[in-house]
This record gives sequence, C-alpha cells and structure tokens, in this order.
Amino acid sequence: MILSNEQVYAIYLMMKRCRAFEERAIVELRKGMPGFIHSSIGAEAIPCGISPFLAQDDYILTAHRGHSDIIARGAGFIETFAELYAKRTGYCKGVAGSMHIAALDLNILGATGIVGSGVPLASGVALGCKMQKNNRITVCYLGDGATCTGAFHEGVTFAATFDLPVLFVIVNNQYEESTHWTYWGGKLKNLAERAKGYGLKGYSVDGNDALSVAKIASQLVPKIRNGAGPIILEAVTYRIHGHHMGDPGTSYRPKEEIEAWKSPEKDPIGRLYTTLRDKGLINEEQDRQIDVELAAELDEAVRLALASPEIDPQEVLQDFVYYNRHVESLQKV
Ligand SMILES: Cc1ncc(C[n+]2csc(CCOP(=O)(O)OP(=O)(O)O)c2C)c(N)n1
Ligand SMILES: [Mg+2]
Repeated sequence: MILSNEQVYAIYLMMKRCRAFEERAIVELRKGMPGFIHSSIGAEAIPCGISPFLAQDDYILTAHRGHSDIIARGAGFIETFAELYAKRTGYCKGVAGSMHIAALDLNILGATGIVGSGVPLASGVALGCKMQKNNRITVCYLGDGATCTGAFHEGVTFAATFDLPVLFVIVNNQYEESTHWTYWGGKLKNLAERAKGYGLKGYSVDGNDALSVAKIASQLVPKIRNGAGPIILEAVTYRIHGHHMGDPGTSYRPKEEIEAWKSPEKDPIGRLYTTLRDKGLINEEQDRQIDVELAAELDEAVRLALASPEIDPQEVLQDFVYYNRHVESLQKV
C-alpha cells in the first residue's frame, strides 16, 4: 500500500490534534478540571494510523488512556472538553468523564477504567455485527497490562471461537502503572505472541511509526471485514508521562529512558514531521501555524465547556429509567 501525500499529511494533522488536545487537558487539569488524566502523549501514531482505514460505521472501544483513540475517530474538542469538565454538553452529559467517555453517534462505544473489560465488550459487539451481517468491524484498544487479565482471555477466546470481526490493538506503552511489561510478560518476546494461545494471527508493529501502523492497518482491516476472524496487533510505543498526571513517573524508570523516547527521532510526531519535511510537504513555519490554529480551537472548546451548565440530577435518573425500560422490553421478547 502506498499512501498519497495527502493521506500522510492528514495522519500528521490528526496526530497533532491528539497531542494538542492532551497537552491542553493537562493544563486544564492543573487549573482545577475534575477527574484524572491518563495521558496518551507519545502513542498518537496508533489510532491515527488505524482510523483512516475504518469505515464510518465500524465500532471502537478503548480504555482509560483513550483520548487520542476517540479524537482520531472524529470526536470533537467541544464535546470532549465539556465531558471532561463534567458538563451537560459533553458526549455523555458529563457523567462519564475522561475514563468512561462514549460518543455513540460516532460508534465510539466507550472507554472503560476496569482494565481489560473492553475486550469481552468488543467481542460482544463483534458478535452482534456478525449476527446482523452488517459488514462492520470492531477495533478494541487495550493496554499491555490488560493482556494479563482474565477478561482478555475470556474475550479473546470468545472472539476466536465464533470467528468474530474484531481487531484487538494492544497499545504496548511498556508500562502497567509502575511495572515494565516484561515483568508480567513471562517468556514472551512481544505481546503479539499471545495470539498463538488462541490459534489467532498476531502481528507486532512499531507503534511510533505512523506509516508502519497505517500499512499494517490497511492490510488487517479488510482481512477482518472479509471474514478472517479476530486478529491481534501489538503496537509498541512508550508512555511519556506517569501513569496519570499525579504520578511523576520517574521513580521506577530512568530519566534517560523517558528523554530518549521524547526525542524527535523516537517521538511519532517528530518522526513523521521529518518525513514530511524531507518530501517538501511541510516547514517549521507551517507547523507553527497548525499549532496556532489548534490552540484557537481548543481555547474555544474550553471556553464553551466552562460556560456550559452541569446536568440536572433528575436527568441522570432519567437515563437510568430509559435503561431499565430497555431491559424490560428485552425481557418481554
Ligand atoms: C481490573 C483492574 N485491575 C487493576 C486496575 C488498576 N489499574 C488501572 S490502570 C492499570 C495499569 C494498566 O496497564 P495497561 O493495560 O498497560 O494500560 P496503560 O495504563 O499503560 O495504558 C491498573 C493496574 C484497574 N483499573 N482495573
Ligand atoms: Mg501499558
């Protein structure tokens, strides 16, 4: 697969969007925005390389570090910031926040803070798609640590048994809170090897190289859509920040390691910038202009979030009423 210059540039822009969002979210958190931020800075190439190959009605699920996953799928700054600020205008009326955000209109079925719990959910969604023969696939983003959970085992077993159209993307950012992935990885050389235990195909890709991610996504997505069944893709990256923004992340790993991964030679945005610059497709001035425009868009999103009302407590209960009615109607079937 050869990407056009426009496609590569679009991936670059999307990575810049994800990075700018996260950087601003950290600033807002420090100003008093509620909740936690688990930063995905450094891992943007993974969703930005995969998303262009998904159809509009495909589904994604993600975990507690999922801001870039949803932005790369088209989530807007305005609704996402409103959600982070716990406002009525957020994607989930402000009751979900960063770790449980869903944008159903975009087929973003949700993040989850329970490590690994997205895996069986994704398999369930993929089962629904298979039964409805709707030709949709589901992408499930999960962490390296999530592969050690029982939920991962059950969810992947289920998907393998029923040959479901799902791509499990293991975002191996190398850390599970303060533990390096190899601590729990046993004798594995990489996490794609876990696929063998389920009789599935597993692939490992440099998750900081957006073009490599795009290339493998362009191959795996149509395969799954054409009935190949579930596939596991490990994308190796690095968690630049601490586990969440309250964790400096420096007591259990060398500072030099962090600095090396932040360098333009390893950083996914720095790497793609160099590629684009060498092709004459961008220069420093144009890059600065992108930052200026993103900052203005973020200023407006934050302004609107702050000016928005909180949800009326009665409305929270209403959503439960709808849920209960839905369950009741299912029970009658
Ligand atoms: C079932 C469960 N166990 C433990 C936790 C606490 N916890 C939150 S994040 C995390 C580490 C997850 O590591 P990984 O899956 O690699 O995701 P990352 O944080 O690196 O994105 C843990 C242990 C949890 N939220 N859920
Ligand atoms: Mg991890």
